Amino acid sequence: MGFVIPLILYNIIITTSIVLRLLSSSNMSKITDWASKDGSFHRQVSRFRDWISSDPKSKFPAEHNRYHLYISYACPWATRTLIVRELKGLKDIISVDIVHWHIKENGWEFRKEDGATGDSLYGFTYLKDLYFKANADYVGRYTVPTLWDKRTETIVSNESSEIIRMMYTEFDCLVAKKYTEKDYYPIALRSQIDEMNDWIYDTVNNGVYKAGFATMQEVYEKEVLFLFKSLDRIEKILGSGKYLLGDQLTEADIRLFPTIIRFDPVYVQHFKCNIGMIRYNYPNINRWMKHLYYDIPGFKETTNFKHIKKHYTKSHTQINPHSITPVGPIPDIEPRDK
Ligand SMILES: N[C@@H](CCC(=O)N[C@@H](CS)C(=O)NCC(=O)O)C(=O)O
Repeated sequence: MGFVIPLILYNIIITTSIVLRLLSSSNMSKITDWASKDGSFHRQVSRFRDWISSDPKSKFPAEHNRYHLYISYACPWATRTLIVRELKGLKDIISVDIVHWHIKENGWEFRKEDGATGDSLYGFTYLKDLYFKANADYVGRYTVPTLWDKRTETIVSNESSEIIRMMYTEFDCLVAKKYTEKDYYPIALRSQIDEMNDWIYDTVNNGVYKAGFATMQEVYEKEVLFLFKSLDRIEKILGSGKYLLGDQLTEADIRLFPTIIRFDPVYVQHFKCNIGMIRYNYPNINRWMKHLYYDIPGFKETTNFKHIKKHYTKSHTQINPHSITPVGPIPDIEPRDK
């Protein structure tokens, strides 16, 4: 009998250590851990890459009330798709649900509070439930925007840069002429838009994340310097034209706006992108941003500063462990004619 108690103790110790190991390894792959071991942030390549088409015989034909967008007001990539949905008159054609601003261990959550809508299609609790409904074996992150097909009950696309391009033209047979006339990706400017998208995506749209999620000093410094070099370049470009490519609003502006509108309220302090502020150091970018926000329907309507500020500051606890949301800057964006 003398060996029974040591044996029980031994078993308890072994079991506890296994549980602790499991807990710590699941901790390491938490959904809210964003940087890799090299201290850099690498954005996942989107997995669902189908296309809606104007061709009625295609796999995903453009139809009234067939597609549904799941978005977050906090997310700059999702906001692009909301902006284009407004600009192209698709509000009555593509329905929308808005996730709650707080991302936790299970990813984006559906909650009917604070301006979030809940999941109006299935009443799911998490965005990930949709990913598994679309593909029970799905492995990857559960990201917004998610473009859902109500007919075949699957995800068409979770890549914002492609969703906005589908919206430019594929639904044209269903909207009024004033919307079909709007071309945000005109053939004559395509190569210039693509070229601009490349460096702006890398150093600005994704650049703020690469600076903010860096877990090594030298990685952060490298990224933040690239970012401000690009902002200086954009400032110069907007000094000689109303928009990034002259006097026509294009995709390049649409893709830049969600990053710039978040810059002073969030990226300056939360992502340490604080070499300058848009309102004090970049007068041309500031004027351009205010023009889009105040003068062009679709930009202000899709900007929700409450979701933006709360999401970043309360979800990224590795950056802001106490989840305190800074009060300033006040106001979130300057008045139109300051
Ligand atoms: N490539 C995607 C990126 C989307 C993306 O990263 N969305 C973020 C929010 S800003 C997300 O949903 N993250 C949740 C996660 O990674 O768990 C796109 O542009 O559509």
